[in-house]
Amino acid sequence: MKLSTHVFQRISDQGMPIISVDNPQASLELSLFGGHVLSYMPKRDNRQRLWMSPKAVMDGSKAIRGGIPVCWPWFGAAAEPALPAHGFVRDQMWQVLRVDDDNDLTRIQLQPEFSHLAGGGQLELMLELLIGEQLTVNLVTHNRQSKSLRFGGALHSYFRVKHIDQVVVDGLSGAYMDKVGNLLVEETPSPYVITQETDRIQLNAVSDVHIREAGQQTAIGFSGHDSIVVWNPWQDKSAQMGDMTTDGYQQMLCIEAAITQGIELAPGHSHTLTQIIG
Ligand code: TA6
Repeated sequence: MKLSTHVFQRISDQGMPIISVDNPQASLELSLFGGHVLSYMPKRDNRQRLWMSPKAVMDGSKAIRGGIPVCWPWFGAAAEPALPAHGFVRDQMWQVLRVDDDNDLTRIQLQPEFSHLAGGGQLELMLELLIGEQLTVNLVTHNRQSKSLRFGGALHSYFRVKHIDQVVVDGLSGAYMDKVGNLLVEETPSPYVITQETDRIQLNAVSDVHIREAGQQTAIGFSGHDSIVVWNPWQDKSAQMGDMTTDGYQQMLCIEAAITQGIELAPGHSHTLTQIIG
């Protein structure tokens, strides 16, 4: 089904609605399950920016391992044990609100089926993708209630790398909280290389990071975040995860625009969490 000049919708072999964008600048695939970007490839170099696990479950029974999962309205473990980690929008159906094609840019806006918070509060959520020479992902939270509400989240992007051993991450600085080291606060290393299981909440919310490797680099821009999360499960954790291959960790690195400390949103106000992938 054609949604606009450059945008089509189809049903995958596993019965999930998939949106495909192919415009003069880039191509992208998006699953309506999770409002989840699956792939993004700018045409200037035809290099896939996002990593997708070969064992990702794509039938709607669980969140997809790879691409850009949307974590909202909390990051990480939930306050109540019965609730899922990383919120409840990455495993529900989303709907398309609007599609626009300009010559070089396609804009898609989506919303999840429901966005209630535990405790009865309701925030409205919208995901906007601007697909062109760069991919801009805007996650917009709006408080239509008469009281302030607190939320968190992340654009949990999985970047594709040639080999994790060759990667240097540039742009991070200051202190980080080490989730594999009892949440101890450590100083950001320089050079920033990944040599073991890494799960860090970088507390200095810088606005530009680069993933550098021989012959290529990926620029990542951020705004509206309070931290940047860096995650690689390494070999043992990968082997334990049903939707990752044992050596899957070698080709990926998560660098996430995150709200880990929480944001208090006043009534009538909006907040936009942005990640720009170049
Ligand atoms: O963002 C890093 C992280 O919170 C890790 O602690 C981690 O286990 C990961 O996300 C993946 O979480 P998931 O719920 O998708 O398995």
